[in-house]
Amino acid sequence: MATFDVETLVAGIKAGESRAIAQGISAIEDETYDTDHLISSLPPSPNCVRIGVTGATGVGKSSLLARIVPSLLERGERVAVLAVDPTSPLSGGALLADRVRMPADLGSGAFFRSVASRHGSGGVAACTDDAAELLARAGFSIVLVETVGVGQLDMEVAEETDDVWLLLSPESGDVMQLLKSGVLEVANQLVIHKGDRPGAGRLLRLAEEMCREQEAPAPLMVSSRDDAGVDELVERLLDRVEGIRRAPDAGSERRRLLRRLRRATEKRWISQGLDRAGGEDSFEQIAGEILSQRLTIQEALDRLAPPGEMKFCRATAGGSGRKTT
Ligand SMILES: Nc1nc2c(ncn2[C@@H]2O[C@H](COP(=O)(O)OP(=O)(O)OP(=O)(O)O)[C@@H](O)[C@H]2O)c(=O)[nH]1
Ligand SMILES: [Mg+2]
Repeated sequence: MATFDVETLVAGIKAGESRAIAQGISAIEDETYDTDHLISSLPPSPNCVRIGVTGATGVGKSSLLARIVPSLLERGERVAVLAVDPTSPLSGGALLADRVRMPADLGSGAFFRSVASRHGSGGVAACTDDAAELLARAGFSIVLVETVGVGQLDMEVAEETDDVWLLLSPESGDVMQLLKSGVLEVANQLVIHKGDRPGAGRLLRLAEEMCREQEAPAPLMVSSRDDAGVDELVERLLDRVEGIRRAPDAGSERRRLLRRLRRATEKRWISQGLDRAGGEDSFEQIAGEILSQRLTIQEALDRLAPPGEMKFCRATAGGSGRKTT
């Protein structure tokens, strides 16, 4: 299955070689190697802090990250950015279109990688948590996860990160509605972005009021275009990172582990279930029988996945809600 020698790959990742790290993430993304084996061959990294950066498409997540990464590097952090990109429904690959890309060189020591959102939901890709775990174990001290930004409430990134920063801009639509919807329960920090645009000041005052009411940290206002507020944001981010390092939330590591475990189990169940059902040939044959009305869909289902056999597969969905501050 693997097209490379895992020992060499692991050695390259441990040595911090960007090419090996990128190859490791590709292996996770394309499932060309036993992900768990790859990850567990690397030493755990309890000091790595994962920050989710979320917000609607075009709010300026990539632009802001491009501004803050160099400052984080200057402060001695090793930084990786994992950006989730929308998947083309035709090719299955990442749809880049005319989105602002991260500059190729974010600064010495930074690593940037985009992963396709396929099979994922809530703004993250199916492999984001594994990819972030690999980056943590590769020695990055901060992993920034930029969500795909399909909607403002795609907050699943909260399940995979230690802190979530939600960006809003004057173009963000009905922000009042959003802030009342409980989003501040999930987002740890609100950032009013595009502070140079008309309406940003008004939005900031509204956000300040809501944050006060909901006892959330005061919002920050920044502009990536003219750099206003970026230094203050970097300071707040580093404070948060330090706080998380000093008092790590044991629950968040447990949630991440549960999530990875649940996903690995589901994957195995699906593949075993499909094997048991007889694979693609069996589906083709049964579809023919349904079309010729010799079988109903329910009967087909009972044949493909007999209820008795599936009893043990009733997974408990779960794990949500967080916020430690
Ligand atoms: N006026 C203004 N425009 C900005 C600012 N930051 C980014 N933009 C513009 O906003 C647009 C979207 O920026 P991106 O950084 O790609 O936004 P994004 O949230 O990463 O977008 P997706 O990844 O597609 O969800 C671009 O045209 C940027 O030039 C800012 O501070 N002020
Ligand atoms: Mg972006």
